[in-house]
Amino acid sequence: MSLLRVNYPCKADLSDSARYSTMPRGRDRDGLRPSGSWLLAIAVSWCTLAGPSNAMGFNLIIAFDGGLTASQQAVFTEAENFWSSQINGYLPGIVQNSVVIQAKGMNIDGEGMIFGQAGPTQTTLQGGYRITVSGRMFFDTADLANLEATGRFGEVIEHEMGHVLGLGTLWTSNGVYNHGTGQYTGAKGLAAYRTEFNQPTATFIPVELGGAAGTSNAHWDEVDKDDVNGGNELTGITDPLGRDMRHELMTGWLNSPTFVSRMSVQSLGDIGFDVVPEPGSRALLIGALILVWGSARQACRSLVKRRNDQSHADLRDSRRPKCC
Ligand SMILES: [Ca+2]
Ligand SMILES: [Ca+2]
Ligand SMILES: [Ca+2]
Ligand SMILES: [Ca+2]
Ligand SMILES: [Zn+2]
Repeated sequence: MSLLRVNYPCKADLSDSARYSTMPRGRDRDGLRPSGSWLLAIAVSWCTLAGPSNAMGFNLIIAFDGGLTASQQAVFTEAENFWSSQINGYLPGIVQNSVVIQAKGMNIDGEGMIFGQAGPTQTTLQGGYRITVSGRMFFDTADLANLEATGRFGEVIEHEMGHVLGLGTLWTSNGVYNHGTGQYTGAKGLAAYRTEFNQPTATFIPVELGGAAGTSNAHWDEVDKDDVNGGNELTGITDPLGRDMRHELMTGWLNSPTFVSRMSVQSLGDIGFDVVPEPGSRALLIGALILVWGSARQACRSLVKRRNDQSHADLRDSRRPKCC
């Protein structure tokens, strides 16, 4: 069982950089990533575009278990709706179609210190992927009001739900990260990182190695307080809207306002999910398909022309191949 602890090291950090902390799972790699040619990739992606590759879809279910007000429950539902909007289902070979998250407010250790515990509580190995079956998100009632008052509750819930789905918690068991390396190598997440953050030659996504156990090895990297420069400054790695990586939702410290990168969403595709395609890759894919179709059509016409050139009689009998 993996529990995630949300630590706010001191009250002052609430205004700027609350720290997310998750307990690492440390499982061995237990699945092999499928690989294939570029054409096969196009075919698979086209199937994805044509419809969810898993007809069973995906249902994120929040099971409220007390201790949360109606407005707090509504925030969970918002986060549920967000992640659900990014996930079509699971990759082929996975028959799972839901994740159940037990959510509750409870007394943990009073105001400050530990904010809550979140993470997968049950996982299963399907189709070569380690995926979450159920998880939990428990929060300290002593801290909930403060979280709400500072307007951070929604971001914290969204962040923790990402962990329950496997972001940072199931990387190692899915073979996309080796503990201590600081290098995430999942192909889909990495591809998104290269384009979204203008890192075309990157061979990995930097993973956080600073912070306490649980913060390190479980979040995207940012310049943190443990850095020699004093930390807490911008990374200089920005998306097309100029948003710095420091503000990405799945980094180890909370810096409002946060944003969810395509990188985070696409990286779910490295750990078993069928996610909504990137707008950029979709356009590229359609372009590639038009190119392939155009070439096939041209070849077809050449074939017909060759046949027609053979004799006038053939012209009457020749039938255009279906591909034209
Ligand atoms: Ca749902
Ligand atoms: Ca507490
Ligand atoms: Ca760092
Ligand atoms: Ca951050
Ligand atoms: Zn976290």
